[in-house]
Amino acid sequence: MPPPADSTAFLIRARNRIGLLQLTTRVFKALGLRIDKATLEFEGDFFVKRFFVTDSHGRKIEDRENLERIEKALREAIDGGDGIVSAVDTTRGIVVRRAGLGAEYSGERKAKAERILGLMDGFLKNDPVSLQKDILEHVEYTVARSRFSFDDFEAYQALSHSVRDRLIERWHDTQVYFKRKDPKRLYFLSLEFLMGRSLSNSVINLGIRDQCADALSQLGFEFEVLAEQEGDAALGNGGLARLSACQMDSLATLDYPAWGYGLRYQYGLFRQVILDGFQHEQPDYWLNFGNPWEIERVHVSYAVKFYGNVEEEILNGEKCKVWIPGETVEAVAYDNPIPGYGTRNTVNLRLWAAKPSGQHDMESYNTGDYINAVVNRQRAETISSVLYPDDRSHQGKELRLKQQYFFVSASLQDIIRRFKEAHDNFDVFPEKVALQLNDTHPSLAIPEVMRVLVDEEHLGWNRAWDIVCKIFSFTTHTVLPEGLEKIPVDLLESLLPRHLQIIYDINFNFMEELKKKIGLDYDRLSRMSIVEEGAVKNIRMANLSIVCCHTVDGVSRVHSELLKSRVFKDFYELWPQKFQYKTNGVTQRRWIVVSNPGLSALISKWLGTEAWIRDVDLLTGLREYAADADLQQEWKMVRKVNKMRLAEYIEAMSGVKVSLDAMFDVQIKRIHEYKRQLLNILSIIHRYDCIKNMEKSDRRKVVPRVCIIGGKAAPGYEIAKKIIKLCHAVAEKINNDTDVGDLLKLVFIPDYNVSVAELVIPGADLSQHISTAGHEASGTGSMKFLMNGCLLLATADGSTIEIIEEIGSDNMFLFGAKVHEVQALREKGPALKTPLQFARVVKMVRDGYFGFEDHFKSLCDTVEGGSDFYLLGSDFASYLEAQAAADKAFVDQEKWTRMSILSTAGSGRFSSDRTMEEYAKKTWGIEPCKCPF
Ligand code: NBG
Repeated sequence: MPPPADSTAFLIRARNRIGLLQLTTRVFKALGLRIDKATLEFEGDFFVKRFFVTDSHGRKIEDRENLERIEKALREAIDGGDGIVSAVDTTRGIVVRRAGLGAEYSGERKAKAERILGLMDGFLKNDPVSLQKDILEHVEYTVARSRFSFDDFEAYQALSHSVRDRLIERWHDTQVYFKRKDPKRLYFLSLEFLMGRSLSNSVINLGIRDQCADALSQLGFEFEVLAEQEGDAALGNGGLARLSACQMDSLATLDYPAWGYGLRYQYGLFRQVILDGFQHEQPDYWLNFGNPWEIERVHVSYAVKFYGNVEEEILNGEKCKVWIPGETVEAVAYDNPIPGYGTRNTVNLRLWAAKPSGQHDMESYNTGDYINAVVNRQRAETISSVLYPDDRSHQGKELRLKQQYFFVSASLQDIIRRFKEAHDNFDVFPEKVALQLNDTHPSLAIPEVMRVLVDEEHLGWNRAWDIVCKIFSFTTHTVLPEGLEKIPVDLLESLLPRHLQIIYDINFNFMEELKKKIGLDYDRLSRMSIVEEGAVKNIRMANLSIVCCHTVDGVSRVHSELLKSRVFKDFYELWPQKFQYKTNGVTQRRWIVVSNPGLSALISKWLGTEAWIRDVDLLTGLREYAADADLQQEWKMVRKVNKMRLAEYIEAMSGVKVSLDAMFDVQIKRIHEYKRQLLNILSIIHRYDCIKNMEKSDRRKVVPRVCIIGGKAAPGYEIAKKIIKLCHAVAEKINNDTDVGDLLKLVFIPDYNVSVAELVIPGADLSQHISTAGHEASGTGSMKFLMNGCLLLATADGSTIEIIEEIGSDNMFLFGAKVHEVQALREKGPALKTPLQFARVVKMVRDGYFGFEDHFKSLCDTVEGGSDFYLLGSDFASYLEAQAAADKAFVDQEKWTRMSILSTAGSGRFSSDRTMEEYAKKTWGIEPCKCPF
């Protein structure tokens, strides 16, 4: 058929690009043009699409300016404006050259490509009908249920697969784009990622939440109900691990060319079950019901080696070391696409699973003991089987060390393979690769890179060392020197003999350099040495990291000060320029948009835009309305609905009915002595005691409270477990006391995890962050509460100090000793002043007022008799004052609501978007690489 004579032909020559037709069509539509006809032909390497277009009146477009405008729009849409368009066709069209099918593309292959294009030219559509079709197809063919009969869980599975298909499209485009652009990439190495659920977060970031909800409702399902079907991916312990997850969201949203690497544990963080008030741990076999969010890459696998010995060889006349390993395990990649919000960029979180290596097959034949050989092979899988559940100490366990090396080795093989695909000279490695060590857990990456560069790539020690010093950066998440990781030399020597040699060599060079600078100050030399001498010889992983990384980051300003003045003082004096800090942040996408849709809509309404979801500083715009009666009214309504949701959950979990008029006072986080849940419980006892001893008429003046505590204790942490038991014992007493009624309730929320946090945080009025000053490196829970308009009752510790700067101390309830006062207070020992009320409540526990006298004795001993290391007694009086101030403010609901609005308005600085931008600019040297839509 001849082309319509009265139309303008636009011609696009490109290599294969799925979706080009759809994209171009959209551009024409957006410009108000009509496509009368489109054709497709092939010319050598290229396919040629011709669009015959008319203007909105059906006329040919001839005006030169107009034509240029259209060309520009096409170029930008197709290329992202990156100048790939190379010529203007004489027939009034543009030529686009794209990578894609190879140069040998011809004949049969051409026909095949044509067929493929014909079959699949376009992205999945997001209108409700298309979504419904996709969901039903997945019901039939993925879940293998009848489309006429499937339940909520099956609908969740089908929906997730439909969403995942869309993630994959974007993921592909992003990876192809990164490959083409070859920017410097960030590789974020972390042994822990607390991702939580993925469905709601994905549909919101993809911008298809409402379409999915519509599609489902017509099929008779409710989006929220399906979202509840999903289990948490809990591949981490606490703050550090959730921070990694928030940062991945920000990296994707800000278009950074980033990859996350971690371990795909089969058992995530244990499930906490409470029996008679005691914590019991149950395994979290989270993969039981499948995981639609991951893609197994059976072909992306690497051999990881352990044990064995090191030999010397002469290669080209030079001595070199050869590691002859004793055991090989296969690392298989599982990819988890992480979508950005408001962008096409979707980055990858690649988690490694251990599988038996093919090499063992020969052994099983040779030994003749086939059954045992197979059983032994399965042992390999134990490497990635279980997450260590202690968030503070990871000392000296062989399996833990194996996990660390396994994930580091596989990740580096992957990274180096990718680098070598595009480059043949390692000198440009630092221009293309930034490796971020999330705490010291991945620090074996340092000797591993040295080993690969020296032993396998034969670069020579000095060149390799020069590269290593440019690529690594390290963030520490701890405050206490005792918390720093050490690896016994014996263990390292048997598991990774060559790495130990390399660490010794690094240390030897470092010590020599140091002696030149500081002389023979043996105390300082031994403090700074990577090798700790003593009864057990250890490798200090933090020292190794500091020596080899170009930047050492803390996670809040005060944390960084403590690192410089105490924990890493010697190193700071040597290399002050290495030490930086980036205050932590959390993602507003998950912590407001996903978890608090009511508040999210309200914020957008009052700001007149949704732009704050990407540009969170816009939240400050709420300040001017903080006293507006209409906003206050709507704000209170949203908060009340959230409280209702939480109250229902509390009743379902604990059987306790709570009043919505009460202040919901929440402390949820890992249970630790330094986080002082015990201080909270003791003050609840005090409140209870006061109510009991009050005249009935005075009780009317008491501000009713629902105290909510939740958190897991590490399985071996006895004191923390006793704190949980005490909480239950006190709750039992208070909640059943009719004298008290709704004035005070105490509930422990079991099995605290990310999805529980998403429910609890939006429903909280007050939240507590009451660590002994100088102990919380940053704290990120406070930021989530702040974003949700929950008021903080807190000590001036970690990031709280910076929160005060943003919202002002009169917008929160502060108490307690300051960081610089703690040491002097501790030194007072038994002479430390504690108020009478404190002695009284501890005595009540000691005397068995809540039962379990013997059990609680050792707990009481931790805060009395001069051993109150965390200063509960000395902070008690000011804590009670802060509590009283909170009560007073709560009575004045107008004031409270204003404070609440101002909290959200001042939370922008605590977005992980800001943190990631700071890291990108100051630590990693990476830039956004936005995949065109
Ligand atoms: C935690 C700190 C927190 C900090 C997070 C994230 C670990 C080991 N450390 O204060 O205790 O907010 O890391 O940096 O989880």
